[in-house]
Amino acid sequence: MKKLILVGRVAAGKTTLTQALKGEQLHYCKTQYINYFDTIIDTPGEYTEVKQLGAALALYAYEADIVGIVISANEPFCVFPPAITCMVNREVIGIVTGVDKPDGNVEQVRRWLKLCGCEKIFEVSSYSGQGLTEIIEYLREPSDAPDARPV
Ligand SMILES: Nc1nc2c(ncn2[C@@H]2O[C@H](COP(=O)(O)OP(=O)(O)OP(=O)(O)O)[C@@H](O)[C@H]2O)c(=O)[nH]1
Ligand SMILES: [Mg+2]
Repeated sequence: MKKLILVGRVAAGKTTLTQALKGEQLHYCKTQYINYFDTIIDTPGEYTEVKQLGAALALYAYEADIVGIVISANEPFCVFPPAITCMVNREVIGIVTGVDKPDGNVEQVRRWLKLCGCEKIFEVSSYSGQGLTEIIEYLREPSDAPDARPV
């Protein structure tokens, strides 16, 4: 499968999404470091939020085929500047997480992701499973089994 790196604020839902895409049972686990061996590279939110760590994300993006900017549906503001996608030479997709949240504003987050430069945007809920199939199919390569999923 294509390798996806997830970037986004603390509590954006990156780890929960990783677990859901892998078909694992959901459990809270604070991300402490970058493990770049798996199909999905999950990053700590601090790398997105702290300027001095941000450059590492651009470097780790080279380990992946696709970069996923993750923003939860109820985030109050966007930490990513406009046109940030040109900072990496990889395809960048947008992922709106937590679309099940009652206080979410999916349309607002879609606008932020478009401003970032994302052309393809997925809407998911790791809790309900909404939108997971679309991402898995997007990552699947022609040589993969039809039911292959990230490991
Ligand atoms: N309602 C709802 N809550 C979610 C969803 N995804 C994640 N959460 C909750 O949001 C919180 C943070 O999720 P994480 O996946 O740990 O967030 P993260 O982006 O990995 O955070 P860091 O590891 O700190 O960078 C947890 O309490 C999750 O249960 C979702 O789809 N719906
Ligand atoms: Mg995490």
